[in-house]
Amino acid sequence: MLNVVIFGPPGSGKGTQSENIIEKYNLAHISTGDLLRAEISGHTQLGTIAKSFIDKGELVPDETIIGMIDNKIESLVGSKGVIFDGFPRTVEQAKALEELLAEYKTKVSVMINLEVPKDELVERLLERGKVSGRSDDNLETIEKRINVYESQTKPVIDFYKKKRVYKSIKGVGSIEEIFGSISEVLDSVQ
Ligand code: B4P
Repeated sequence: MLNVVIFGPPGSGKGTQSENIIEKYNLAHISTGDLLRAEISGHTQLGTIAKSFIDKGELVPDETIIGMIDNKIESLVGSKGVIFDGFPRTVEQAKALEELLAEYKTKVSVMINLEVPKDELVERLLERGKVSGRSDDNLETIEKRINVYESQTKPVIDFYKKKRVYKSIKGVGSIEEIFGSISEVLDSVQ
């Protein structure tokens, strides 16, 4: 299986590039952000918990996220591979993913880190906020999300560096240019 973790700060283009990757490489897609937003719009218990964290720009607790992935992963076994978008976001989540994949005798093939400067992130998310209706796309929450990324999510980079599956890509430029760099990486690990 080709298992890809697409990684980067909020607004770095994880969701945008995932769509391109799925189409070209025919992979299954797990976006924890999308799963959480679906729970919120379905007014489920999980959605109520998730909303209280997302609205503040905080991470949803690891146990909630890991349980959600655990429920989903079984249905993906047998696919060509999976793109993990927005997950893992903590070292604890990265360890849990490793254990879950090991149960199916597979592992993360590559982790792609989209590098984008803070100013550009803020600009993109404010722009998206004008049309997305997302409660977390406002300046105060965006600043909080970027700080949470720096303190809680960035350490995941070292986890994958140690596993020797880490690749960094410049996430600035046109969507097509960035996807070109991602394709080079994916073609080299296939
Ligand atoms: P996510 O839904 O994962 O949101 P994100 O980080 O904001 O988005 P992404 O990087 O995918 O940006 P996109 O491509 O859309 O998470 C939302 C929240 O859910 C988190 O803050 C957290 O609270 C919670 N959550 C999710 N997963 C979790 C987990 N594992 N653990 C705990 N909590 C979790 O791009 C953004 C904008 O930029 C778009 O408008 C796009 O059009 C634009 N853009 C993209 N590429 C561009 C380019 N090259 N040039 C110009 N603009 C570009």
